[in-house]
Amino acid sequence: RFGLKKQPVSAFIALGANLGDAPATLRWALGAIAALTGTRLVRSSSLYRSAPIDSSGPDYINAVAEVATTLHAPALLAALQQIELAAGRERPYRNAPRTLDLDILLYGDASIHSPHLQVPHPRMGERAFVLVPLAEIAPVRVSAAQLAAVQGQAITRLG
Ligand code: A4P
Ligand code: MG
Repeated sequence: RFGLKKQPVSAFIALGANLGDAPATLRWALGAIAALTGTRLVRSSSLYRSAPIDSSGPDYINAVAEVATTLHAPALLAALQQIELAAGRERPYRNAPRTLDLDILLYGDASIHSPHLQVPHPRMGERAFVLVPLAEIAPVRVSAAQLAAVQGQAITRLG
């Protein structure tokens, strides 16, 4: 629908879930991401558990994955939203508990400011549940100062 890029781009995707069997959903989602057209799963972080931030319900399970993809950013977002839907995602209200949330954190070095897509993800720097798994797989992408700024947010690595 959007065509494919010639050279793959390195993109980082945040995975989160706090309804249902969240660890199983995240593992399933990693497989679904790896199966996307023109997309290779480069690496994925451990799973982490943390309390909801600006949200409600049970603890979240989070992870971050790096892909190499020839999908353009809007096509990658559309594909991730298809995976969310397949996992039973409903959107009753903003920041509602969810079976699966897939956010694009980084797409190469791109800055994207469209109504439907902002990259880098505007809230990633405030969130241990993003920065800690991102630092696990891509330490150069996260500064010590960023990690220090979120050290008050408890997060547990599950392995
Ligand atoms: N959108 C814009 N930019 C992006 C992007 N870079 N990646 C738009 C993905 N989507 C992006 O998202 C709403 C709209 O954001 C999309 O239609 C897309 O066009 P959504 O997933 O439908 O709604 P949401 O999840 O309520 O909003 P969002 O922005 O994903 O929420 P946040 O701010 O990411 O917060 N606490 C813990 N411990 N762990 C979590 O994972 N997650 C949230 C969600 C809150 N608290 C959490 C966690
Ligand atoms: Mg989202």
